[in-house]
Amino acid sequence: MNMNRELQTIIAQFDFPGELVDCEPIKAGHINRTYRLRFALPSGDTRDFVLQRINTFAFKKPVEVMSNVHLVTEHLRAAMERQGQDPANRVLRLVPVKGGGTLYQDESGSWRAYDFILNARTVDRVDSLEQFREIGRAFGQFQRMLADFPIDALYDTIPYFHDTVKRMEAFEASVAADVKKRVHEVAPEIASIRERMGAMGQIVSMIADGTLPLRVTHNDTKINNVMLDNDTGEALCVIDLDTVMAGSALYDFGDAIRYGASTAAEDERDLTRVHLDMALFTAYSDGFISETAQGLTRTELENLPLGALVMTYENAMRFLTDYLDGDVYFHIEKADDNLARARCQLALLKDMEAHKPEMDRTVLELIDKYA
Ligand code: GN1
Ligand code: MG
Repeated sequence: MNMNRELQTIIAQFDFPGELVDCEPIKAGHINRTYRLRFALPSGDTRDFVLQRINTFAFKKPVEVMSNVHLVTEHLRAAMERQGQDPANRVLRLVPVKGGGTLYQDESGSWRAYDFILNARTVDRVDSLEQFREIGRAFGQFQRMLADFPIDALYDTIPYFHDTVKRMEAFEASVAADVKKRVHEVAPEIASIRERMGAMGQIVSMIADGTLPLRVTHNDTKINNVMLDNDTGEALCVIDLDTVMAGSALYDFGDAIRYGASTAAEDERDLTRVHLDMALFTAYSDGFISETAQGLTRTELENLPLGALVMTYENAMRFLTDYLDGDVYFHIEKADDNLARARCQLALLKDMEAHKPEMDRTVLELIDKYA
């Protein structure tokens, strides 16, 4: 077992059963640090857990993150029980800290633990249309089951997270500061971002003038945030709830399309390979709208494709901002990873712009199918 003393001390703070027999890092996401733990029980069985260090550079107030996660998971659990569904393995369950609560903090950081979701996996690229439809259904159901959640009980774990206009201001500040002297390398990318500032501020203004309502949203709906049953392929559990906040349904729909309906990875360097796959777009939209057609307003539903463009733009801008800042936010492996990600997202955005009328038509058809 490859584990240091620090980790042993942390593990000892949580109310795990049995004896620790295995601990291995899992590569998950750009933000948090994650381990899988295995415990041997007196019965001879083993039980697995996830231990995670919350990145407090991204999440400044881990206590508030854990409050949100706790309230949301309890709400989902109760909703499933009312529907006669067993929430075990379908809703994240936090492991209590021995001293109380669900968060352990010391000099090493802020830690929490979950039950491991059994016999399930995540995918970074979709295998089939049916799988992506299923993921759309899962995020749609997540949205639907939280429709009656008291939204004011949620903290903004990252203030202005999807406030695209605030992100534009941060981007301009980074261009002006140019701390790494990288601005001269990226003039075309900066121009692409600036050209679209008016159009891409639309969701923010529609929230501000009341055209779009605030909902409980996940805000990070990459396909790898849904656990899929190894045998049946069914979506079991939505994970990574740290950014659950008040937001627009367009964000959740849009970010899923950005990541999952692209023909290439998020950081593909060969831009000729980066396109929006309309069959994938249609499959996801079908799953998502099948769950949300009754609960979302007509305006929200009709504007879902705008969400895909805005989230792709926003991520391009965030990656480029981080490149200019010297890669302080997103984990990188190669020096130009954030630049590659930004370029890829801009290429995807351009293809989405070309397909916008087709996306709009598809969504209107699905509204008719399910409304
Ligand atoms: C981050 O943690 P992860 O990899 O699921 C980021 C998202 C970005 C995404 C891009 C808290 O998500 O907003 O869209 O990377 N999460 C946070 O891959 O900033
Ligand atoms: Mg994640």
